[in-house]
Amino acid sequence: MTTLTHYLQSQEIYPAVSSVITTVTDIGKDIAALLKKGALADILGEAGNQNVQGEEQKKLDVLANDMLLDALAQNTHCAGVASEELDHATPANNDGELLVLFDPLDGSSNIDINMAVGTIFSVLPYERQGEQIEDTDFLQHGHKQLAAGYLLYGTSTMLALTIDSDVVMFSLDPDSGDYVMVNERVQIAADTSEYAINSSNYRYWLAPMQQYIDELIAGETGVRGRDFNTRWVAAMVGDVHRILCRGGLFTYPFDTKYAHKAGKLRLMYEANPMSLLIERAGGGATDATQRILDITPTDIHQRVPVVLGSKNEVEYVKTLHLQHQG
Ligand code: AFP
Repeated sequence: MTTLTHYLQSQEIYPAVSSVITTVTDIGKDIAALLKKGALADILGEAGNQNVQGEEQKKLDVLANDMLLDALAQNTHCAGVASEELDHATPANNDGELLVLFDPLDGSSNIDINMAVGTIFSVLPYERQGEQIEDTDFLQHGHKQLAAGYLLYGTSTMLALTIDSDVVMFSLDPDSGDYVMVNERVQIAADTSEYAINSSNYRYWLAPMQQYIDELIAGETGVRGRDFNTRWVAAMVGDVHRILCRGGLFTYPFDTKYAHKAGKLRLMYEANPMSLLIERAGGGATDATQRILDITPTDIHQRVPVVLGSKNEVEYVKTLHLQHQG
């Protein structure tokens, strides 16, 4: 039985990266415990304020954010933190070698209905060691990430993590408190018959995405020649976890619903970490045409359209979009 501690010790892992992963995953245990209490701990419902995204913050959004922030501030390897819940990056230890980004509680609209939520995290190098961090220090390409992963607080608490080349999966043993390895090298099948999209936005999608979904719905009666199934967790962590477990395609595409938003998902602490996991597991991750990990960031909260999962499906979506571009 390999635990996360053994795994981190056994790999040729940069000790600072190993340390911040331990900090984040230890707090993950505390968040999981809070979620287990749920309504009994007076932690559900709205916090009564909005985040930088203009979204109503849940009490647990704020709690999870503060728990991660406080713990990382004590980790000397962490120079600073960027979070979905904070307007700007927060300095930690100026001599730290690493930057940590996270969505503390992804899928928080699921909290009050006892559905899956998660924590998404990303680790970047800090290039100006010794100086106080600024937002611009975080604006690095996704392919620069030193580590990425998520914690999924579902029927069990699971951790998916990539540091070097592989994606490793662990399950939290509630008896021992250890994260126990359950898959040492996650791989995604190149083809799938399962997709995840919020279809209520159909009229806002671009024509190629409408065509793609129309073909999936037509199933064996259409050009794809086989039927497809759909799933939608409404928490990216849950949809990505399903894809890492059994393949599939997830997309929150470009839509014209809100002029100032390219899509709903955030590049730096949702799309980039999830794209690194998916690519390392043999899948693809684009904004419909370009590789997400190659996107040049311009703001720590910028949004990006996302198409990720089984490689051949992601490639087909790209083909349709390029055909429409003529
Ligand atoms: P919340 O954290 O506000 O619940 O949003 C979750 C999320 O960012 C992502 O995790 C989901 O895939 C997506 O939004 C769900 O969006 P819809 O609510 O529009 O389906």
